[in-house]
Amino acid sequence: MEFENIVLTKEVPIAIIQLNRPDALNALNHHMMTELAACLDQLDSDRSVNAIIITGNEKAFAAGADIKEMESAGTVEMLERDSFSVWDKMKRIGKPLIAAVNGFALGGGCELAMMCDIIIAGETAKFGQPEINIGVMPGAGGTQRLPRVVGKQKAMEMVLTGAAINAEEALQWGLVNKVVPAEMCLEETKSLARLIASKPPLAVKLAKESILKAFDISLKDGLEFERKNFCMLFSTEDQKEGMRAFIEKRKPQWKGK
Ligand code: DAK
Repeated sequence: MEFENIVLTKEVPIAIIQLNRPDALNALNHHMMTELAACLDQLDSDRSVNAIIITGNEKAFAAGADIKEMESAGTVEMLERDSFSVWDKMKRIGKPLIAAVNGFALGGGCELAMMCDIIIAGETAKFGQPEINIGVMPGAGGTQRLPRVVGKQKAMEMVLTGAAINAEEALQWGLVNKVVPAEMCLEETKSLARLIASKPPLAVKLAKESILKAFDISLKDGLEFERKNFCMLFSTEDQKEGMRAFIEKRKPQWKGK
């Protein structure tokens, strides 16, 4: 598949998607989001890929949804645009998603990073929800995912002031997993992606699914969900291989079956 606003690089068993509208600081227009969702969908069913990185460039991960594209829209148009379904598609990606963030991750850019399972930040990264400064509020998870990660008070501060935080603050607040020198950001993220990609894919998929469930359902239901996924893995060849390899003191060979 050919893309215009993103660049897909496969380094099997990982894949890297680079957002590529540098002149607009990777502002997320509808076309780019549609391409991103299609690309993720394609990679999710590609058995040669076990982990996916989303990144930008040295100046911006993404400076938000494209303001120029939204400016003249009315409520009905916003509701009728299929932008929300494009974002919804991303929630359904089963493979691990890792964001490598340098520069601005603002508005929809911050929300996109938060949709990823892990975020590695370069020292130059800036995270914020500045929608309040342009007369609106976050529309793709900023008022829901952010408080679950940084807590109510800090989410209130970010959303109500629109002020961005730097990489070090993002680390302290639990928004990112690790801060590294900007020029190392993609390489560090690739190492992490390769490590995760070396694990049994079905166990990774069900573990991701189970952790995400924790944000949607009660502890009681979540524990039940986890138990079922755990037991389900005992019907995979990888479970037999992993446990046998441990007992035989050798490295397991995963089949993803
Ligand atoms: N949209 C469109 N263009 C943008 C942009 C954006 N979000 N951010 C930057 N650009 C463009 C600039 O207009 C400029 O273009 P030209 O003038 O050269 O044509 C170019 O990128 C370079 O930007 P600056 O000249 O402004 O660069 P600076 O270094 O001076 O400033 C900045 C960098 C990041 C501080 C500044 O560009 C800025 O404040 N950008 C806007 C940040 C922002 O407000 N972001 C939130 C947007 S609202 C939804 C899902 C999500 C959302 C909505 C709906 N659905 C599912 C429906 C999310 C909403 C948002 O994110």
